[in-house]
Amino acid sequence: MARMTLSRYLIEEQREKGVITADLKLLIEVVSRACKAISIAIGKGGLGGVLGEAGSDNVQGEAQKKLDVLSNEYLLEANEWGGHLAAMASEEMDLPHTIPHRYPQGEYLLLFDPLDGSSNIDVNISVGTIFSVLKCPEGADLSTPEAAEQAFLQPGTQQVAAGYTVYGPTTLLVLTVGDGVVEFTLDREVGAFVLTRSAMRIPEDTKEFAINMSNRRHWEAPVQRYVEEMQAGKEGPLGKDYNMRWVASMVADVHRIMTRGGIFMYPIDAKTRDKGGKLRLMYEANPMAFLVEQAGGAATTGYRRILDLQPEKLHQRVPVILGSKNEVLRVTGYHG
Ligand code: AHM
Ligand code: MG
Repeated sequence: MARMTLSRYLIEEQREKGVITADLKLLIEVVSRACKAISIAIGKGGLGGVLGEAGSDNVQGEAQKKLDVLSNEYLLEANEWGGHLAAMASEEMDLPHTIPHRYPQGEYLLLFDPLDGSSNIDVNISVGTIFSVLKCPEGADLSTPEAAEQAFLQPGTQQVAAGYTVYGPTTLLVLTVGDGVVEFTLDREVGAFVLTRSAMRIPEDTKEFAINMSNRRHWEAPVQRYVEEMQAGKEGPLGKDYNMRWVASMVADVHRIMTRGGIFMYPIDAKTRDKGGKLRLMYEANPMAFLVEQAGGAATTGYRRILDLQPEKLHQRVPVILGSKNEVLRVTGYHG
């Protein structure tokens, strides 16, 4: 049987199932092309002169790596002229990027974290790109980047597509258009993303957790309790031994959970309370929560379903607990 490429998958979602529009199909293809270019740049590493600091800070005050800047540029340039977008927003840009007047304007809004897990770039550990697609509200004011921010402030339930690319031993694209979760692997010789898994499901139970343990003393009581119970193993109240993994690239940690289950937590803690959390709602938590729910998992802040949150700011941060449903419900229950 012929291989199912990303293009063919999208055509079927559009033509046969009517799940996506022609413009959304184009958008996802363009994002995937930019991700291929990012994958190639990452693959060159030190030989391509792309490692190290860019010498600038982003809006969150974090030092940008050369690859953060490059990945952001690839995504902006690829998506600017196709006529499918109304505006774009990125972790690496203070304000939204509106589409220049010389190009037609489309009906979608694209948000991305161009290179997630940047602290791992220089040490050759998996990093990724995360993206989220919303519809631009009718009549939205896009006359200035400042005004355009308002159009993006929609809850995650409004997403029409979300995905991530993992740049690991293989480059994978994991996607949802609200019709389950599918995985494509980049065939480097052909230059095409080819379907390698469909209808991905996260097992409801797990024995694997992911959290940055160095923050332990800063966590709230419910997370303290949950992690203690997991560490108590077979003899403890949960009655089983757990294993721990923490890549420090959300994409890699979430992909492991997509593949074999697990729970990922970057909860609210005393260190990040003032900022609202560590991870960003609109281009990290929301797309991952959409994917995880589409794969049968759950995603909460500990207190509320992530996808229901009404964003107040583009770069808003949020606590994140996601993955295998029964474990996420357990720890969310501990929050009362
Ligand atoms: P980034 O977008 O600046 O790379 O930060 C997000 C990353 C996530 O990928 C990861 O889960 C987390 O930050 C790791 O944080 P820490 O270094 O505190 O463990
Ligand atoms: Mg990130």
